[in-house]
Amino acid sequence: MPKRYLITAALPYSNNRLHVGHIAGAYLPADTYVHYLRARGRDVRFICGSDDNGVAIEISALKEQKTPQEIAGFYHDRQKADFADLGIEFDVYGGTHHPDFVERHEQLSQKFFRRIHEKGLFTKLKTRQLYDPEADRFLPDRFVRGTCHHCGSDDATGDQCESCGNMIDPLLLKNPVSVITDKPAEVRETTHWYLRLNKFEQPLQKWLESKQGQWRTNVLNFALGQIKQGLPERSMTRDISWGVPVPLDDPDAQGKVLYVWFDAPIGYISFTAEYCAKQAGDWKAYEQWWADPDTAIYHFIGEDNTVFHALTWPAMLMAEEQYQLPTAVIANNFMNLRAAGDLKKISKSSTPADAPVWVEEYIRKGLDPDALRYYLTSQAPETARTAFDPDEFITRNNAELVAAFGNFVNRSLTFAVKYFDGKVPDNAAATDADHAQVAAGAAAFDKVAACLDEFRFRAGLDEMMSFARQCNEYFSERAPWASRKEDMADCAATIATCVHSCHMLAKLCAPFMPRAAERLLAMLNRPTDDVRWEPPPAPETGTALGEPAILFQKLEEDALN
Ligand code: B3M
Ligand code: ZN
Repeated sequence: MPKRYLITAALPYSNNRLHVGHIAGAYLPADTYVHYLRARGRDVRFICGSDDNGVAIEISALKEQKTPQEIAGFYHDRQKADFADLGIEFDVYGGTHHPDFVERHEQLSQKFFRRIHEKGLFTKLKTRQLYDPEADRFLPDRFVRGTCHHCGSDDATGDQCESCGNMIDPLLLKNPVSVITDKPAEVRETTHWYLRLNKFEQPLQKWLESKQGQWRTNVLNFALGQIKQGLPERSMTRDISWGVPVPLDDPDAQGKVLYVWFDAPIGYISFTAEYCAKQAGDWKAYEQWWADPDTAIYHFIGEDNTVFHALTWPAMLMAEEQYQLPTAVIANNFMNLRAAGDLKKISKSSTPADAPVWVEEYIRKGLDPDALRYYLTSQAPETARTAFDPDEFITRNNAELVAAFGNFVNRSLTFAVKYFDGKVPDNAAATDADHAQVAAGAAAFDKVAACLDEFRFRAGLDEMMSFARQCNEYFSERAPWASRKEDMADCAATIATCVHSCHMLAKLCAPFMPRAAERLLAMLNRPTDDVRWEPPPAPETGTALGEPAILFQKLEEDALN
């Protein structure tokens, strides 16, 4: 077992609001896993922050007539608030150009670059690049769009195709157009530093093959497939002014910055270092997390980030040689939106600004963050793309969270208040059915754990829910409303078992729905951090319970409108 766990979630570009696809793709599974590990008593740090550098931010700044710094700061704060609203709790939320982090981030990124440079693993190349003569600037990455040279889709930008996920060679892009002026791009000469990825084909392949059976096959197949095609040299510098300056004493490096995909993953490290500086007054303690083989490192990402986390970043780490390679890269697919029967991509340009798929809008409606967490995990795009369907969201909330889970809790605890003075009844007369119910709860801990250990969050949630349903059925079958009149000892044993089951449910649901777990624990008069991952002992007879309350709100059909 690893001594420590470092969990990262992809750094969102700080130029947009977060939507449910982002949350389902990276942040929610990562947060669920972190809650689970903590409940198991593991030593965990959860690292995230905003990706503030690069072309995406510059383009937004141009469009919104602000400085990149203003854009990054503005969205950083909003995204951070979104995460907090959803109960996603990072140990550190940094930002690659955030005032509190930028200094350390630049220093570590530049050191990283220099080390690779010193080893001769960059090729300095005079190349031809797309240029916008009207704007008088080069057009790296997303500054240019056109038709994909792999799949023919019009969804390609100069760095990646949105449709097929392949990296783009901008010079092969068909009909390249500047996103600044909408004019056709032309080609000019410039100099850049290319990472010699081909040198890492064999070590990467060996490393990836050693992960067979542990990583999701979609990630492995994709990465191995790319190696088979051959890894091209990738330019790690850019002709823009926003970012980390290229740290070379070379006139050709003047005015250039590191490619955002070079410095962004280093953000995971630099944010850890800043965290260590603040927590322990010793920023160097980050090495204990990043350079020690006893630390397990997990990267949670969306599907479009796979190439970078499973190939480029590990190659950078191999080249740099000081840090550990990731233990696993957990990638999820996209989540689309089902609206009036049609599947649509969620995006700033096509999704209405007030749609509840934007986290801010969902929260503004006063809806329960845990209901969203529940639905998103139940639809987690773990092996294929899925869709957010507002009608299905309401149905699942009402039929599952409210009618099964919440109903059981409510029936049990109001019964205890009404007939047992709000105290845990005596379970001395427990029957086989009661013992079986407790045993099923204990087994649920193992079943859910087996899923979460393999990053199968959807299946884990199903196991948790199937126990909740079983609780509800147990209540109906044991019919305490009838035994209350004929056999009070039997009724007491039933309700004691129900209280015990509620406690199990609180712990079982805590990684998925941390605040619902806290609400339930409060109703049981237990501390809100009573979430250790182990079946709780039977509650002591006579212990006072808390106030029963509605655990999950029933939603009207138009609740998301
Ligand atoms: N910012 C891509 C994205 O938001 C990128 C992730 C960086 S992780 C190091 O899709
Ligand atoms: Zn394509």
